[in-house]
Amino acid sequence: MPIVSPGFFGRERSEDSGLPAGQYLTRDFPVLSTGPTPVIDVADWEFTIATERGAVHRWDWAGINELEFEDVHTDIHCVTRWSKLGTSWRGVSLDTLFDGVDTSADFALQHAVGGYTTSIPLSDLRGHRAWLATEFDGAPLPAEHGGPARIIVPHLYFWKSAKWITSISLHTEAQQGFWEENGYHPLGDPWREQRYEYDN
Ligand SMILES: Nc1nc2c(c(=O)[nH]1)N[C@H]1C(S)=C(S)[C@@H](COP(=O)(O)O)O[C@H]1N2
Ligand SMILES: [Mo]
Repeated sequence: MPIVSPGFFGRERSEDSGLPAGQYLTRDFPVLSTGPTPVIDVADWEFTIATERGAVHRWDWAGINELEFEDVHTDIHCVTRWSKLGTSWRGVSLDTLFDGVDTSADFALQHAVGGYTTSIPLSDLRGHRAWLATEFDGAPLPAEHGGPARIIVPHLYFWKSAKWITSISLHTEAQQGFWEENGYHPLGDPWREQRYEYDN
């Protein structure tokens, strides 16, 4: 029988309970990027929503900052198996940004500086479940975590949350982004362990 410290094991069990299957708890904040961290000046910053019919809704940094910001406290789950509990963000709900966007599309593709893309059903960007976040832990969002602004969709694996967001395009047909083209799941719900395209 292996010798283990019951106290250590007990502590680990209580912290890990409540995590989605296959996830472990981390206290630091790993950086997961497919390329280098871009340098983005808010003076040049722009975010657009482009509908399936070609209408383009555009915000610059001042325009975003005129909108209603919300504090978001949430757990996040990366498909590489780390989860971080109780993270604090501040951002604009995508419901606010989609207000006045006329669309009947079911699918969205997030686009970021550097070419990263990720696909997501439009309904998962709505219903007060997704934000354009500009602050983390009470400070401007650090560049390596997607600053000046990223999308957060905390109810899905974190690859569905594009850092350095530039636009969201809307589509009537399903799209594939960077990881989805490489075999990852179209939805990516951590509570259903939807890691790869044929899961669930
Ligand atoms: N633009 C961009 N967004 C991205 C990524 C990326 O490589 N580029 N990686 C994704 C992945 S796999 C994860 S887990 C999270 C990581 O966010 P973090 O680096 O702030 O932890 O960002 C997601 N968004
Ligand atoms: Mo990830």
